[in-house]
Amino acid sequence: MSLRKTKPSKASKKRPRRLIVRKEIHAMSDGERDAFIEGVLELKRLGIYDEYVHAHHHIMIPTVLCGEPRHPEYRNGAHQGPAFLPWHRAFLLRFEADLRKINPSIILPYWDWTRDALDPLRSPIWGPKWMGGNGDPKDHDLVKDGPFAQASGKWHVEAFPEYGFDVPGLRRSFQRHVTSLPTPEDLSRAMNESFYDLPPYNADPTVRGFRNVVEGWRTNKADPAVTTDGSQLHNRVHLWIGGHMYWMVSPSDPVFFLHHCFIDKVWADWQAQKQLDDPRWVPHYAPMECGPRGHNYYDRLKPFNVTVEEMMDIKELGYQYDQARELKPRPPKSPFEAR
Ligand SMILES: [Cu+2]
Repeated sequence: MSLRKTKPSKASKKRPRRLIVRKEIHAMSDGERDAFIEGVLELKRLGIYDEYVHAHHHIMIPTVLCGEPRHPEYRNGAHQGPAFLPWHRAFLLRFEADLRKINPSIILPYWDWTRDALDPLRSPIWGPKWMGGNGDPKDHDLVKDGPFAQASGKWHVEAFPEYGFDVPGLRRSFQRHVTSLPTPEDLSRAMNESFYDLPPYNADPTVRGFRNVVEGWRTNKADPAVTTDGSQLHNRVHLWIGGHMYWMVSPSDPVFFLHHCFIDKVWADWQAQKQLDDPRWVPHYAPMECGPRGHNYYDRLKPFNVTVEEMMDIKELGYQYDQARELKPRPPKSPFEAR
């Protein structure tokens, strides 16, 4: 994996660059879809793809402090804290850059699961030319169709006995852990959060803030507006798909990238809304300092050679999304008004 810095040099900053436009899967042409799938298969063949699986696994287990995760100051560097969004933005950028080395026309697709929440099993994403379908519950939940089935010969996933995956191959188990996908209403709860994150910057259901809500830790244990039990939004999609997506090795399933690309878009939309509502409060990130290690604004996002600060502006990073959310200025709220 190329973990080097891809920040534009001063010279290239001055020139207007053509931005990559990432599209929703329903808006991708067959050719765009096929180029993406071919690129992913090629990264797998080259051994580069598995480095991404490893990097994601690694950041969740002891890496930040010695003696983790038993260390009292231990924090997962990419989840359950403010760095969740910038860490995954950096991860996707590297992945997209590696794909574009294979074919410069490849763009990273995103899957807006709220569009499919009413009838998720019939989403085109599970078609044999996209991600392939559910795993076979009679055969270890193994995916049997599409480009990422073990039988295709192009997508080998190691057995992982630690997780009970005793035979090799990609696994999915739709609807086993949760029966529904997040809805547009669920998403708007996150979009309506005023602050990026709030102390103690963790995964407690009582913590408000855009990051904790969109990551999915704010549940009906603390928020009566949540209508479904258990994990929400980002987490819920991992659980709904199941199989490899249920575990730390979730990028073993390429649907990981389509899911996280949507999460990245949701963050970009929230950032644009905040920019409009409260331009003086830039950068709409917290904490700036004194927060958990690896999660502050100027901290480095291990193992990447970039900081949170450098992940804030997608256009500066060279891309945008096809359908940015419609921006409507929201009236300023009195500090005395109940939420
Ligand atoms: Cu995730």
